[in-house]
Amino acid sequence: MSELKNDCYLRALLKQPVDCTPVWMMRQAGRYLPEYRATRGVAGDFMSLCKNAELASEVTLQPLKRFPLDAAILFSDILTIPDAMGLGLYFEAGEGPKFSHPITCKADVERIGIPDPEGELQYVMNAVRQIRHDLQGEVPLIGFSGSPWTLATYMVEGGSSKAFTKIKKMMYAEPQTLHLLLDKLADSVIEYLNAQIKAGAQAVMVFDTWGGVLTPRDYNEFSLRYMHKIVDGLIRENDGRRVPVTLFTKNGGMWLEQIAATGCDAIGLDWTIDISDAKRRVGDKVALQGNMDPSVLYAQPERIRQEVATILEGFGDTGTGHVFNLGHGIHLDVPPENAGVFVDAVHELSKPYHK
Ligand code: 1CP
Repeated sequence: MSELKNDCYLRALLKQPVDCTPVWMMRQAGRYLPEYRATRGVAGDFMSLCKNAELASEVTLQPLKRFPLDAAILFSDILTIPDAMGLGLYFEAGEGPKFSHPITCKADVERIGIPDPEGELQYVMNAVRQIRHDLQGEVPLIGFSGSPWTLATYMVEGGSSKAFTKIKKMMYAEPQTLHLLLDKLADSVIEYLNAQIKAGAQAVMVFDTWGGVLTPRDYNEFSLRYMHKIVDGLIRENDGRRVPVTLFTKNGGMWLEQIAATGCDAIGLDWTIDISDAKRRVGDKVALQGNMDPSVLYAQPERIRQEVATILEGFGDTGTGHVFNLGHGIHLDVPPENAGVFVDAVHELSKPYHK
């Protein structure tokens, strides 16, 4: 495999010196880019795009052609695992993901198996291999998965949710059923991420988008515990380099100390916490990723630059251990030029912090 030309992202995650703060954007490949919409049109629909290694690689690289981003992220989705478990993933126009066979009872959980990453999920590994080939060592490739809790919300609710009543009913009325499901999901995620690493992913990230809807007790028992199991089960070194793992719980700012204690390398932050407070609380234990509100990208260039400067100042002058990002995915109606202003501002304004 070719040498990495820009390893700034990996270095910052391991708290090693860098020349400027690395930056990437959650959902950097996607509908805000006209070229993404065109390629998705060629593929026909979203899942066909994920299953075509050449086209998945093409959309992964599209944002890197526009902006000097410091990392690429695999183009795929967190719902590939439940789909491979036989739940029948489909997308209804304007309504987001849905499952035709959601989990409703203990027998449903007992029926599902651990998907084979080089079997039902081989299309994901093929995309990883294709992207690594096409990247030609420019920047590292991030692999990812959903957290067991977040995957379980979609599997039990049957799709997206606002109140999470079905999964919370299972959590309080039948906790053993939910634990059985979460344990199978944790084992599946471990195999899936390790296969991504073997296929060429140089860092991995776990998206716990819905962990923040839980009480602190339930977060520990139903979400963090299973992410901890995942961190313990991951390959941490490959091809002579450490493979850093980032855990991101949206709305998880209250639990940074517990998240850091899992042994992860970095914590992803949304925008509801001040990065200076986060830094004070985790110290040198982990690196931090984040944390600009994605809606700032609707503003004028000067306002975007000002917010970048504030966050850099908040992280402070220890220089390393910060990967700049949005606190959640980029909105689909953001003008692409504004994303360019953001990426350039991070590189330019962070230089004084890295002398
Ligand atoms: O083209 C389309 O219309 C499909 C939209 C889309 C896209 C572009 C979906 C459906 N998934 C994706 C890609 C995707 N999903 C990536 C690609 C890499 C990148 O960041 O560039 C990633 C990392 C994800 C992860 C993902 N999917 C998460 C976790 C991160 C997050 O945003 O919180 C979640 C919760 C999903 C579920 C999902 N898949 C798709 C949608 C619209 C959703 C969200 C539904 C909801 O809000 O409940």
